Amino acid sequence: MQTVPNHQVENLQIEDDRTGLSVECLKRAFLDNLFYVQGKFPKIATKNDYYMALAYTVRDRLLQRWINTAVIYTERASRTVSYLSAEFLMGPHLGNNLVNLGIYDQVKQAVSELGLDLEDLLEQEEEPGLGNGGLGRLAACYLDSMATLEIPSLGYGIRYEFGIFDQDIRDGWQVEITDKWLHCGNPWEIARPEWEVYVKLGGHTEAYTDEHGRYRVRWIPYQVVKGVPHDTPILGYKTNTANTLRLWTAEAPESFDFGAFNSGDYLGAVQAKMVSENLSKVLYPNDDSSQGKRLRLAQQIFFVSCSLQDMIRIVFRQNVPLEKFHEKFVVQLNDTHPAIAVAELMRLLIDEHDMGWDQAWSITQKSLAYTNHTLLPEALERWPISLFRSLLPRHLEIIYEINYHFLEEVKAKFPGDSDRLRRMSLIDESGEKYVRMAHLACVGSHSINGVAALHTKLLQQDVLRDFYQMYPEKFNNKTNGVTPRRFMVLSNPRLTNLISSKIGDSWIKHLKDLKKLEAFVDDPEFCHQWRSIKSAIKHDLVAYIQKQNGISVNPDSIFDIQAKRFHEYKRQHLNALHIITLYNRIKANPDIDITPRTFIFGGKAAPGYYMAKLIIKLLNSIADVVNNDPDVRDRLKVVFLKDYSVKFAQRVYPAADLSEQISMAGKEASGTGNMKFALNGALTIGTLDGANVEIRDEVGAENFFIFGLTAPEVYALKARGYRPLDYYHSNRELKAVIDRIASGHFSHGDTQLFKPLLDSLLHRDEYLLFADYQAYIDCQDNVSQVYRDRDRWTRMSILNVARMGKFSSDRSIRDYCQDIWNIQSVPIELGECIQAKE
Ligand code: 8GP
Repeated sequence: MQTVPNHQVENLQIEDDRTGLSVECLKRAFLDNLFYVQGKFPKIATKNDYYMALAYTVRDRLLQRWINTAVIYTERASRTVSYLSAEFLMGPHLGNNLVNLGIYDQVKQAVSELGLDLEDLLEQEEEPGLGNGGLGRLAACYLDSMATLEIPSLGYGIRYEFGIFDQDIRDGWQVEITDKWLHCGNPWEIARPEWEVYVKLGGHTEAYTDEHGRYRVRWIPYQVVKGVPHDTPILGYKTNTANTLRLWTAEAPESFDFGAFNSGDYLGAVQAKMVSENLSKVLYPNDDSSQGKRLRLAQQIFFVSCSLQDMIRIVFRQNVPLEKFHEKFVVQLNDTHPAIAVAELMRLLIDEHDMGWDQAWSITQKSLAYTNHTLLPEALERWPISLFRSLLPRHLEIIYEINYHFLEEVKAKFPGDSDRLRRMSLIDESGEKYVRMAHLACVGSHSINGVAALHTKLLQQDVLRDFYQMYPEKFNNKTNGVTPRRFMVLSNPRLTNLISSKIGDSWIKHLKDLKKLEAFVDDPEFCHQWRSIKSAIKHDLVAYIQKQNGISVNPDSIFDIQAKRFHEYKRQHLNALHIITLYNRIKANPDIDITPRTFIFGGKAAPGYYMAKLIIKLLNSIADVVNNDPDVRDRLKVVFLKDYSVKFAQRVYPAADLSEQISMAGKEASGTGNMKFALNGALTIGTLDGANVEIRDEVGAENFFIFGLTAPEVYALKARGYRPLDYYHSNRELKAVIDRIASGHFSHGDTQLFKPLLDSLLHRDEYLLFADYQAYIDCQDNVSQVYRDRDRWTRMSILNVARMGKFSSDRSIRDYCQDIWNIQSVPIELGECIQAKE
């Protein structure tokens, strides 16, 4: 669509009712939106109407920044980061925008003067759960940091109609319920149908000779799908920058086939529409596993092709020659889900824009960079060749050609090493043939990074070893980080205020400034305040648990929390073994002196992951018994909080005393929950895995509860031949725990229910729970001891927070900017032409 220059419109002055920040103005704007957008007046308005009216009021105040940002980026053709991710787990927008705009207090007052409660309205927002866990939430933290650091960036992904399922618990089992986040409308997005693009799928290719006599390939697709962008503004913290999250919905090019309808084929008339729309219908609810599904590959090419075509449109629009694509854009691939970008960018440049192979390849490699997020072999994506050929015939040809050139390079560097060629090929030919997406990403990118120091080292030594030997210069580490805006300022205002009252608020943008808190660690008054705040937050969670689960919890007990996706490698069941150990001690000696604990769990299991679901059932079954056993006398409580989400996480992190980060060493790439808990003053019990290693280095070993085998010890034990039964037979407490479960004590006498889990532990124990059991129990006993010395615990908590500066996502983004992206910040001034009248 053409844009129409219009000088009258350019001189438009926006009315201050849409930008003014006084309480009076906010109230007027709120009522105006209620009336004109929601079409309601207070007497008949629902809570959702009020939420929407407020959301529009806030969005109006964002738009000036958003438009200015776009104007300046366009005028200067600024170098831009494209962050390609199949997942963005944004969390609710309203509260975050209030914080970043710096108008939280005014808005709170304005709505309260209208007889409404801001917290209540914030609660109303359905969060866009467009991600599974760590990888999706990391993408969201990075968007926040890029905007805050004034880095021009675009997040590109899929606007799933149904995000991650809602979790209910029935009879202790997880039940999945469709997430209808768009049900009440989404006030934060603006559809941009004028920038729609088309994506081809299926069909076949044909060779032809063009008018210059060159060999060319034409792709005749079986199906074409339309992608329509929906834009959401991403505001930086107290800056004028508002970047864009651009999510694609799939539509049929023609939503209705009149030909079919007229010939009486009523179903056929809408069929194409249904088939196309399926592409952005639902998020795959898998975390750390890859399933070879045609629809998933179709989703990947869909959003990648839409995004790359959009970037090419922007390049042309800004009069940048296509040969300089890599100077305008750097494209970060968030894991391998967008790795098809390697072949798609080549295809666009060669087939659609007439570029030669060598130049296209040079641009592709210079533009793309790849982040790996997992060491689990089952999560490394590969696609059966037959599926790939039927959906992406042209891409397969391109991949074969890339592979040919690549293997020639390998041969030149490692002559005579045919086994290396087999291992490194983009095509796995050991049985059924597959395309290896991680290999494609490595070959097509100029940078390959892991997400914590240990993870990067293990990639180099193990998973991507051959690639490290081939291209050592491409490898680098970028330890993850989290945004302190959402995970402190918004979610923990009490601690935020206490900290700022002592050291000012510079830490919100420069997290290292938290270091200044160390000066107060011996100040009894400060320590007292610190403790009272934690206690008040715990009281709030107690009330929430009472309401949600009907369980009464002792607020003075240790709040011992494990909140994350359910997976065997994360070992929620090791935590369960500890709970039963304490329970057995009480049963053996009801008067035993035990430090009271509340064990809190939250997290979802992939719907098809039976063992993870059985672990959820086990925890709920333990809760039923332990919470109701009179011998326990409230010393232990077990709580499973259902439907873990970003909103929920914000409530839980601030209340934790102890953060459980107990994965088997060598499996958790980084973890980011570990950072959020510690930032909120929890102490960590953890293995030397992922970013735990770096957190311990920062906060000091004396302020961290470390236990268990290290990654090299794990490999060595497995190489020697691990026999879990030996541990079972030689450890009295461990045996009693396993026997207690096996006896049906937690399953109303049913000895079969948990048998699959017990069999897996006794005979395989892939994640070495038995090997780490004693070390974990000893460490937990130490935790209980230390907690009794409340002054010591408080001191440790303060030191943890004071030393978390490294783990801001701002630091991660600065590292990406310097080492990979080569990009500078572009400060935004609120320009004249659309400056609001004050
Ligand atoms: C996660 C890692 O498991 C976690 O350690 C890390 O902190 C996080 O990524 C961010 O880097 N990985 C995934 O979420 C993941 O691999 N998900 C894909 C299967 C969807």
